Amino acid sequence: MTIGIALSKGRILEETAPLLARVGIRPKDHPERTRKLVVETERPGVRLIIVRASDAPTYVQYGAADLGIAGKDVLREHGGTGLYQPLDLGIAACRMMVAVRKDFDYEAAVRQGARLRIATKYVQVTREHFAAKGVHVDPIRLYGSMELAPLVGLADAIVDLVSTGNTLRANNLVPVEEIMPVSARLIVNQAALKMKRAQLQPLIEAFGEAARRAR
Ligand code: PRT
Ligand code: MG
Repeated sequence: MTIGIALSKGRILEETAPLLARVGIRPKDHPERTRKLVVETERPGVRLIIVRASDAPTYVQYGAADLGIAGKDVLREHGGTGLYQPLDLGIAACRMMVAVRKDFDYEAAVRQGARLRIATKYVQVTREHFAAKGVHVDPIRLYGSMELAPLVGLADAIVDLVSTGNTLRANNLVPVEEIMPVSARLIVNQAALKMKRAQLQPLIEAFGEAARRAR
C-alpha cells in the first residue's frame, strides 16, 4: 500500500525537508521546483502530495493523503475532524496575534464594548477567541495581506501570524494580544492509521525521533 504525505511548498517544506531526509524520504524531483503535484520519493511506497498550506488537513481528513504536515493555525481553523495529531514537530514556529494600528486604542475599545471588525483568514479561530472574552466581533475574511486592512479602513484589527514582527512594524501595526503559539504538527488520517498501521507506525516514530534530534 502506498503512503501519501500532504505537504505545502514554502515555509513548511523548507523546514520539513531536513526531517524528511532523516526519515529517509528523499524526493525524486525537487518539490520546490517541479510542477508535479505528486512527487515520488526514494523510500519505496512513499510519495509526497503537494498542497496549499490550508488544504493539508482536508486531504488527510478524507484519506487522499495518509499523513500530512500542517501549522496549528491551519489545524485549529479546520477543526481537526478525522485527524490524529500525534506530534508537534516544533518547526515553522510563530504566534497568532491580534494587531491594530499604532493609533488605535484596543484596550479602550474592548473596555467600551465596541464591536470590532477583524480582518483575518482565521475566521473560526477569531470567533472562538473573542467569544471566550465576551467581545463582539465582525470577522472579515481575507486570503492574504491582512496587514493592509487596518491601514485602509477595512478593519479595526487583524488576526494574523507573527514571527519576527517586521511585517507589522513596516505597516505601523502593533501586536496587542496573543491568541496562541503556533508550530507545525504531523497529522494522520484516523482510518489509515488502523488500516495501514504496519507502514504508518514506524514512519510516525521516525518523525518523532527526527523532530527530537532537531531540537
Ligand atoms: O501561501 P499560501 O496562501 O498557500 O498559504 P500560506 O501563506 O498559509 O502558506 P505559508 O507557506 O506562507 O505558511 C505555511 C505555514 O507556516 C502557516 O500555516 C504557519 O503555520 C507557518 N508560519 C510560520 C507562518 C509564519 N511563520 C509567518 N510568519 N506563516 C505565515 N507567516 C506570515 C504572516 O502571515 C505574516 O504575513 O509572515 C508574515 C509575518 O512574518 P514576520 O516575520 O514579518 O513577523
Ligand atoms: Mg504564503
